[in-house]
Amino acid sequence: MAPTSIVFFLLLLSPAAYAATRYDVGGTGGWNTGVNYDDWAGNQKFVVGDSLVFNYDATHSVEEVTENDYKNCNKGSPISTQSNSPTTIALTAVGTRYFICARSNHCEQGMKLEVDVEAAAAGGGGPPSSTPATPGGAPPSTNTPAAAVTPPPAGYNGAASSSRGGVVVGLAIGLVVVLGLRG
Ligand SMILES: [Cu+2]
Repeated sequence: MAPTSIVFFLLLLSPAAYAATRYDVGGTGGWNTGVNYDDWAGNQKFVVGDSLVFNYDATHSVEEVTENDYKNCNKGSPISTQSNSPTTIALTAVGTRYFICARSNHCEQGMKLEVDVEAAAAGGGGPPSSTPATPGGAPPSTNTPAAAVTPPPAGYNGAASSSRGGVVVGLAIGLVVVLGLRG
């Protein structure tokens, strides 16, 4: 019972630790003009449980918008608006989310971010399933111990030599007995 619950605890723990990543949007460039967010986002893998952190100055804002508003830089009907940096956005579900800056014409200048959020279970389940795959590779390692059966021959030789020793001792004793009888 106890070992089983420990295993369950570890299984629950590892995906959680794997998923919880905080991404500083734009890296060192932050949330600003002159940063290519397509390139930045393309180098990340976002999963449910991760979060985005927008770092910016007072000349910018963070607006979550629909896909259509993202494409057209329409700032008129945001899903949410934030203007107090840093802004943290939790990625709580699978899907694509869109963010733009609503100040000036920054969105038109490329200050817009599309984030594809994948299932944490798939990402977290990946490593565990690949781990079982390794146990599948366990048979080879079992073969290795079989190869390690090479040592037993060494032990066998040892046993053989010791039994040989026994024979020698036996012969010596027999010789002594024979000699003793003769004497
Ligand atoms: Cu801006």
